Amino acid sequence: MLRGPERVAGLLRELQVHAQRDGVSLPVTSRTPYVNTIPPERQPDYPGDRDIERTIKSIIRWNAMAMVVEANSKSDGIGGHISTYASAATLYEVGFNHFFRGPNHPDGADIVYFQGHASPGMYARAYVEGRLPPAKLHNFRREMAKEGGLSSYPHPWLMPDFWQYPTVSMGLGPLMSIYQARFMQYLADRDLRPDTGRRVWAFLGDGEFDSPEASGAISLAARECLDNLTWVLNCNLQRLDGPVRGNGSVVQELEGLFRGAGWNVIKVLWGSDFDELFANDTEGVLAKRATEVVDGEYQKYSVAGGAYIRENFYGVDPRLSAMVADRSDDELWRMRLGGHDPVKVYAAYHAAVRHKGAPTIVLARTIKGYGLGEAGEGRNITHQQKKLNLDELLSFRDRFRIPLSDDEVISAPLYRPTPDSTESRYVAERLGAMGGHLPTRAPSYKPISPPSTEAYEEFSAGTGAREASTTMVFVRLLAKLLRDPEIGRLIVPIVPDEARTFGMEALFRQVGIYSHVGQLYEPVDSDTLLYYKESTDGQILEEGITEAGSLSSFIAAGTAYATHGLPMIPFYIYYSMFGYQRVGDLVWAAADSRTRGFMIGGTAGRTTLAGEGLQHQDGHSHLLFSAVPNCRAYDPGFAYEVATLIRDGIRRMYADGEDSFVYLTVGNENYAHPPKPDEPGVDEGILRGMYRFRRAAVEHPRARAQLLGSGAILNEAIKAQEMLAERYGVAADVWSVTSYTELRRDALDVERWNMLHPHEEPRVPYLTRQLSGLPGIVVAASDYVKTMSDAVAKWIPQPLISLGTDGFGRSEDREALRDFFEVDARYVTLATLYALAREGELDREIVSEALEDLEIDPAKANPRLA
Ligand SMILES: Cc1ncc(C[n+]2csc(CCOP(=O)(O)OP(=O)(O)O)c2C)c(N)n1
Ligand SMILES: [Mg+2]
Repeated sequence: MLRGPERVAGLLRELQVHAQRDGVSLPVTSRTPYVNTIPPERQPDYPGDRDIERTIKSIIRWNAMAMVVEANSKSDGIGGHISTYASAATLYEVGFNHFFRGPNHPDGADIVYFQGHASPGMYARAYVEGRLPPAKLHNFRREMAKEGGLSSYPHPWLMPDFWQYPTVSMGLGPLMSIYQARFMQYLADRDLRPDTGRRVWAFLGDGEFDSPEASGAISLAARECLDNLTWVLNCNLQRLDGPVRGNGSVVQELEGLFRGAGWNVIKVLWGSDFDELFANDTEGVLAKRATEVVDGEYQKYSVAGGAYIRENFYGVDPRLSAMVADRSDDELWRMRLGGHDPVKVYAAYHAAVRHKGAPTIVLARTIKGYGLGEAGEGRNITHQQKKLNLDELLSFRDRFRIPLSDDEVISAPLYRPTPDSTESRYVAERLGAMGGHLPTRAPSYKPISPPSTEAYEEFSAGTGAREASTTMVFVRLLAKLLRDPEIGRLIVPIVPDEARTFGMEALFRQVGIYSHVGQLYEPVDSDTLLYYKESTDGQILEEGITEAGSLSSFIAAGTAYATHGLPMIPFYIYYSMFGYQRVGDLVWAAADSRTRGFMIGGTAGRTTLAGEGLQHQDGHSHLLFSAVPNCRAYDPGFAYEVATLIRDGIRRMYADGEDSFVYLTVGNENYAHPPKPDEPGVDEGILRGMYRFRRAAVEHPRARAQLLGSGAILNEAIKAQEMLAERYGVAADVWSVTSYTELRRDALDVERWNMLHPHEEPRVPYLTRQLSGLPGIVVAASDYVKTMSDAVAKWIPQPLISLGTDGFGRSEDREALRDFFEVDARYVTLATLYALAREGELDREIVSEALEDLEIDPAKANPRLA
């Protein structure tokens, strides 16, 4: 029979059942009193040497402060943060010394998401570890310095050997860490990487929880039983401007939220200095008082001094006053909070890593700017504090007993104990025991050998008379790649509840939908061939309706080459409109993280997605992706283009190891796909952004033109070529432009090179080379905003007219939409005739005639703002 606390809990649970049956409505109990979750008698012994650890921590505190002060004295306004790390130092140090497994640990490294604004503390530790030279710290926030500098925040793009994941955009760290922990479980369930007890840690701010992204996936973490995930929430009760919940309690609010979601919540509120008081609190008055005080008041206690605390906190009840009668005001003020007490923090982590079946959040009470004293401790200005005057530096030195003389302190120098000091030896010993330095980013994986070209061959032949959409082509290719003996198992298809939209249901059966628990029910469609198959080794990540979560999975899978030693190949397919514009900040984080993989924007094109209207029809995701430096964005129109782009992407990213990713739009319009033109340079053209698809065939033309078409609108350009030839005697070549972004990048690079090499033979952009010497004018038409083609206008030798889909979408069929947005074959024809007339190559009359012929009403609404 159970005894003690377990028995009490069991009895209460039984009582609850009885009470509910008899109609007694019980109060909601997701919040517990404002006391520590772990009582002193359950605390394990502290395994480290606390004195040495405290000295090391003080030195790290000093250096973290000094590097920010130095940076701002050299360059006023360069920024940086002192107070975030000051409040979190103990939370990190206990982790580094006793919990985080480093890259050389026999069971593999933990993944730690460091709070972005605490980065000076991480650099300071790396310096004390002897890993970063002083020159780097002197150049904090000066990345262009000759000796190299340090990034403001965690940025793997800028420090690829150091940082693993960017966190500084608040809310993204927590979200990404959940999907990372889930992805680790996925790899283990699919037998790709055994579960060796590696963990994901995320260090977060309490203000960060104002972001919906921060708490948006917590129910998933509980549902998926992610006991490999630990969140450490630094509850210093402050954000940038002031208190997080001045009139409430952020700890209590979050406890309720997380317990309700099924998390294990550990509150670390009071340090050991309070143990005796709580032990004597037999009537619960202290617990009650602690629970009723609001955060704004708690914040005041950290600055107002012991007399204020005695009067305002304890003074409300004579029994409380009596409890602290024998403590001086100074003692009352100095009593440490839980998050500053290594014993309490250790106990919390110790419990967290042993908790089974659910993730844990540690809610640790701290003081923002701890140790800054008058310079900012607990004050509303503290977040922005970047400079300390001499008195403040001296008192910081005294408080943390840094062995620097008064004279030395003036310049806030870095301080590192000598290599043979007790501290350095202790640091080295702990590093050895824990498996080395963190953070460390050290990709190590076996590059793949790309699938043979056979897999792609059928797409070069075209579809004959059979009609298909580029989405169908993509899905067919994906199904083939999934069967590839070498790379098939590395592929991670990710969908946010749109698989049927994209015709991917056959994959449900082929590779299964991943579920940690398998399938505990008989699916309603089990008698059909393509039933909804969930399984433990399922390959598809069916994320449900969360583009942010899906992108977080994309990042976890697309960085597995660096964090899990596996070159996983994510294909994330989604509604293109709900991509960048929904979760652009995560796309940026993916790029920074050096994520590799394919983002497939489905149902793409403002006029190609019929019926769905204004919020669904995407005509600008290419514009948005064009600003992501390491993303190659393509708008293919034909099957062989899709195949070439995917083949090349796999080779670049997974065989050659390029840190880039691909954005590909695919549409749902069905049409026949032609065979790949049998001309040299087509593959190169597809990849570089354009190639000639079909030359004009008009004898004795009246004029000549070049038509550029992209994606689904390529077919309109082809139809226009015929119209121009048959009705107007104009000979137009048709070019497929797969990527204006790539054409522009090439041209910009060439222009830059020419500017920097004035004495060398000037280079010519690829685009210019393709079109130079050709007669006539250029008309460019795509299903995206006109900016796409306008952005390359200056490198096109001929006059250019851009047709595109600027404006709000409409619920209509494709024909009406293309008429409305003026991108159909009629408009391509009209624009060509107009441009030729403008250049004096045709008579202006022909334009008026065409308007009539093509039934275009000059008074029609302007789609740009209709
Ligand atoms: C999405 C986003 N918005 C705004 C900021 C600017 N910002 C940086 S830190 C900060 C306050 C952080 O408060 P909290 O999360 O409580 O962290 P701590 O108190 O530990 O510094 C803000 C608003 C940001 N980094 N990201
Ligand atoms: Mg805070």
